[in-house]
Amino acid sequence: MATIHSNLSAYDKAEVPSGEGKKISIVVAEWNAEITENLFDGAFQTLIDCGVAASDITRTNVPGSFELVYGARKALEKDVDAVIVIGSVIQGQTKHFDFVCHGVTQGITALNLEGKAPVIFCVLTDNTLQQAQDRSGGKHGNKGVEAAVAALKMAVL
Ligand code: DLZ
Repeated sequence: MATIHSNLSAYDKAEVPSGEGKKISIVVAEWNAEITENLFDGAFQTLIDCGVAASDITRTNVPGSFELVYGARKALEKDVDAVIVIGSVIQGQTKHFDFVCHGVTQGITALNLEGKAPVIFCVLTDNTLQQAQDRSGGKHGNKGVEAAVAALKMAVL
C-alpha cells in the first residue's frame, strides 16, 4: 500500500475506457478542504481528459468524511455510471480518526456490495497534513486522478 518513492497518478489514456456518455457523481467532504479540493480538481480534470462531458459530472458537498456514505447513497439513487467519494482524514489526538475511517470504509464497501454502480474510494487516511499534501497534488501525485481512472474502468464492468 505504501506510495513512498512513487507517483501513481501517471496514466496511459489508451488504457482507460472512454468517458464519453458516462455520468459520474463526485461527493466531496469539506473537512480538510485544502486537501479535498485538490483531490476534486485532479479527479475532475482527469474525467474531462478522458472524454466525460462537464455537464455529466455532478458534485455534492458533505461536511466530513463520515457523511460521504450518505452522500454516495443519495448519488446512487440517480442515473450514474460511477460515484467517487473524496475525503481526507488526518490523525489527531483522539480515536476519532479510527471511527471515521472505519465508518466510511465499511459504509462504502456496503454500497459497493449493493452493486447498483461502483463507488470509488478516494479518502486519504494520513498521519500528518504533509502526507495528505504529498498525495493530493504533491510528490506522490494526486489520488483524485487515480480515482477518476478507477471510476471509468469500473463503469464499464
Ligand atoms: C470530527 C472529525 C475529525 C476530528 N476529523 C476529521 C477528519 O480528519 N476528516 C474528516 O473528513 N472529517 C473529520 N471529522 C468530521 C466527521 O467526518 C463528521 O463530519 C462529524 O463527526 C459529524 O458526523
